[in-house]
Amino acid sequence: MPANLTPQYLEADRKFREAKTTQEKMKALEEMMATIPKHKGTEKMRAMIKTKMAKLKEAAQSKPALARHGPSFHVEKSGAGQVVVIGPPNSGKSRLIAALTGAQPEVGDYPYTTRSPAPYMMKFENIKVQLVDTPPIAPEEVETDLAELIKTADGVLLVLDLADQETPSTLENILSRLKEKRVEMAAENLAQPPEAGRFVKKTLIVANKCDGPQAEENLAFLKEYFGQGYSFSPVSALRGDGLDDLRKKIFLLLDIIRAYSKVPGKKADHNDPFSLKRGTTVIDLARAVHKDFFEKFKYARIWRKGSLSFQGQMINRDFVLEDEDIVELHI
Ligand SMILES: Nc1nc2c(ncn2[C@@H]2O[C@H](COP(=O)(O)OP(=O)(O)OP(=O)(O)O)[C@@H](O)[C@H]2O)c(=O)[nH]1
Ligand SMILES: [Mg+2]
Repeated sequence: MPANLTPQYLEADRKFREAKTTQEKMKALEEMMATIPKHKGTEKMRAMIKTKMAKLKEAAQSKPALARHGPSFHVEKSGAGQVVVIGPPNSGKSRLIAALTGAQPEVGDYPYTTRSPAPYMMKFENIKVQLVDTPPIAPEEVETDLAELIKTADGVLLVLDLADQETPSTLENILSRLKEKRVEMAAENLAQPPEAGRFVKKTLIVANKCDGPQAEENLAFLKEYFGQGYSFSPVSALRGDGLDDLRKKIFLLLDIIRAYSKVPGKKADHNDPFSLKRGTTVIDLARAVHKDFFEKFKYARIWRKGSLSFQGQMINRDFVLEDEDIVELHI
């Protein structure tokens, strides 16, 4: 059912997004509540506003101490790319990582199980991607250390809990908490790099626990409310639904290609690809293979899966490679 929101409501909603203090936020929420049309189509939105009001009150009354971590959140990158797995408490981040990697991070049916970041390797076809498990994002703020980890990552998985009715407001809160740390989530990389100090991170929103009774409805609401700009992937870390699809999406999130270097007269080794940024040219591959190939490069030959025109064709240094290209370098 369409929500048919009034201009007054939308204005109050804008005020809420722009509000800096708890008082301003509360005032805007009260206005939202007063101006939202009251019918079945806005039931969830009204529940969300109420939840936000309750959370603000709670936060104003008691500011719980945040879990403190070690001196640094820095995690050395390894594999074809680093993907940081973030989300609210108890959404299933660690369980999802366990399901994707076969490793055994600590999983608990209580919040704040994970205390510090830890790297795990996920196999995708012939490459490995590093997944970093992280402590949960508390409602009050995104810790600076976590924000720094996100800023340098190659991609982000934001894991949400479809069994939790409050997930839409949790998501909204996380997005604005991240913004306070100048981190923005986006489904795609920007065409131009963002201005200095602003970090736009390619993010996949993983809607976990799709095995629950309310999951489908909750996912539909999330998609409707947050609509464009974000991409949602429903999975169940518990049952395994959607995990193969998710592995592939994680690979695509990284914007990398795999290229194989081969020696004349021999076959390419498909177990040992070079993982390179999308947009990489032949000369970049030559550099990655060996500096001699880079310095003495003459030309290359290419074989491309499913292409009739690239089956041993000669190409020059500026030729842009695609995933799974086989290249024979000549010096
Ligand atoms: N039903 C269901 N339960 C799940 C799923 N994934 C995780 N859980 C359960 O949710 C609880 C939390 O899982 P964790 O993986 O520890 O969650 P987390 O996000 O790492 O939690 P923190 O480290 O505290 O932030 C555990 O009881 C899991 O078994 C799922 O897909 N379906
Ligand atoms: Mg955890």
